[in-house]
Amino acid sequence: MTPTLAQLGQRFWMPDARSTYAGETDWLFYLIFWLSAGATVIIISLMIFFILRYRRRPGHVEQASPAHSTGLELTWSLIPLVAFMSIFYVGFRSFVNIATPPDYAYAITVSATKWSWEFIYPNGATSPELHVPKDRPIRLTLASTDVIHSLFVPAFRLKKDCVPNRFNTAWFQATEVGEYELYCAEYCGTKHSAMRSKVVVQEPGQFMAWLDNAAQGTTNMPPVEAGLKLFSAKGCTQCHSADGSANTGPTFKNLFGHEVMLTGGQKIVVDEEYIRESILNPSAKVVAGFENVMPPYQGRIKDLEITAMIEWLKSLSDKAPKPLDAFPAKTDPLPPGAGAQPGASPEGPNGPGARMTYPPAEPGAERSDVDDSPLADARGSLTRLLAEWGTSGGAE
Ligand code: HEC
Ligand SMILES: [Cu+2]
Repeated sequence: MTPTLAQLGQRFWMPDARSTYAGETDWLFYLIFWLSAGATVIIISLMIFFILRYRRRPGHVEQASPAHSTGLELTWSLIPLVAFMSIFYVGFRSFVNIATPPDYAYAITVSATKWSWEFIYPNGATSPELHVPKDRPIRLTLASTDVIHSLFVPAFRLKKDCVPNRFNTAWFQATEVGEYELYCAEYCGTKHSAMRSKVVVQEPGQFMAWLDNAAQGTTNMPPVEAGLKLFSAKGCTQCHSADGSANTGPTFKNLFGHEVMLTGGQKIVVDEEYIRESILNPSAKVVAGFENVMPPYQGRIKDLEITAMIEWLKSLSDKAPKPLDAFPAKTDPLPPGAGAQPGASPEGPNGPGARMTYPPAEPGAERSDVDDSPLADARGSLTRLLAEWGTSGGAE
């Protein structure tokens, strides 16, 4: 797995450069590297030479040291001055370039959470991997929902911190189709080393197709399948297993319908509401024997996605009712044009904008997700986007 030094060849320090500014960064790195290496060799060899040449020994007559040499002093001042000014010139030019995204760059938001990445696209699509079109500048707005993380893509020579309560900006333009490593470069707790993902650089056409599909989310899949997909897409795999094996969090196998012990000794039978609460606000009920480290998903997961997770959890348990074959709205199709009713959407009850009606909303809960505005008539991605924002409370 680990390549040998010879295989690495050119790539001893870094993988092959795959962004527009990576070449310049490398060039400057090697300039500084070779200047330093050269200076080290010259200084150490002169030192060794002088130590031998002028060492005290019988018969050797001490000479007086020269007090001053204008020529020599100018030489050792001017040569480093030129070297340092060139480093400054190249470095400053690159710095300005890297710090200023082009106006027409495509904007993607990065949300870092212990210990996963979420990339959010202008059309509302989200993905745990960063998909980008080739040869197009991409502007990243980086944020963190908990502690400081750092987005690092070695092949692009791109590294930028994700800091809670502020936004950072970075940009890059990928030059070649392929998959590149992406990881967190700021120690952020137990699973820091597992906080990795990848950048998928695609031809623009392929990227658009991917984006359209990603915007559909999981709403057009059967719930159990959607739940399985969300299990990894939402980063739950970092801490939970589906096969009974132990991890930072309890396994999902045989969870639904079984009894769990909470810290404090209280026992509770796992049902829909308990799972919903465990996802949105994990610290409300902490399972005995586990630490309260699960990040709250409030505002980062839609009701429909929670339903999908619940149905999938049912499919993993021997004590659960049979999971639904379809999202509940599908079993009760509304006549076309019933857009004003709760639960309906302009794209039909099963459309991407379909409303969550299950598990039932708490009585008196504000139905902010009922979209009866004039925009409800508009078709396509705008509707979808607004609808998705509606159900997630617009917290993103
Ligand atoms: C950083 C680690 C981490 C991540 C990521 C995480 N969890 Fe958890 N989860 C835990 C831990 C630890 C517990 C047990 C302590 C507690 O109840 O808060 C837990 C508890 C739960 C429980 C209650 C389990 C039980 O046995 O009663 C559910 C349900 C759950 N998580 C679902 C999820 C889902 C769904 C996701 C992804 C959307 C997720 N978790 C992501 C760490 C995590
Ligand atoms: Cu991190």
